[in-house]
Amino acid sequence: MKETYPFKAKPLPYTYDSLEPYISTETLHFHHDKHYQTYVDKLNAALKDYPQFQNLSLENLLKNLNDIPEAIKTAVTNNAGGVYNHELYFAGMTAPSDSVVSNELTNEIINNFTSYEDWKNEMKNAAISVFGSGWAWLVKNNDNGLQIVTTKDQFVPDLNIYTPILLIDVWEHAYYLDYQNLRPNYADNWFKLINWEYLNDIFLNI
Ligand code: MN3
Repeated sequence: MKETYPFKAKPLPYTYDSLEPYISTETLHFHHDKHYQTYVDKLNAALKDYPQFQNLSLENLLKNLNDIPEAIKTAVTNNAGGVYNHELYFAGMTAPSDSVVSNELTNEIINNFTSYEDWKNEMKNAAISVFGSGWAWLVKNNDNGLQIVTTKDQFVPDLNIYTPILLIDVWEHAYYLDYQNLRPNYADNWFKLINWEYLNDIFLNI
């Protein structure tokens, strides 16, 4: 069942120290409890006086941004995106591991990008290339191929064309306490946190 207004922040699916040493307890508290929570609160505030949009799921809000009234379009775009992006980001991580699980998703990544290492380099380069705040994504396109895309701010790839599978948050709030300005080091370590089993379930259910 899809959630609708009023949206509620989802608790992390792990304890706050689970991603140590690569993402600190302190970063996760700020990121989840402050930043993500604020997107949830602002999305609810934007929709408060618009009951005709309160029965839409997050995905359907994002697929139908053109129908959202001008008065709340920017707020809904930014905050529905902020909620959607953070929920996938948090859910896509787990306790660190140096090994990569072999499953349907990782096999498909190898099919599309030649090797896991090639994919990793391309994904890292995409994460580094975002100027300012944004995201790097692995998505499935309408031709059933996997591709890497980037978005700025809290924009989401067009969900009418792309189905997101995983993403890395490259806003400074995601890494600054732990890495200061060293986004490449954060990106390198993020690969160790990818929850391949969970993401494989998403991939198989697309
Ligand atoms: Mn963030």
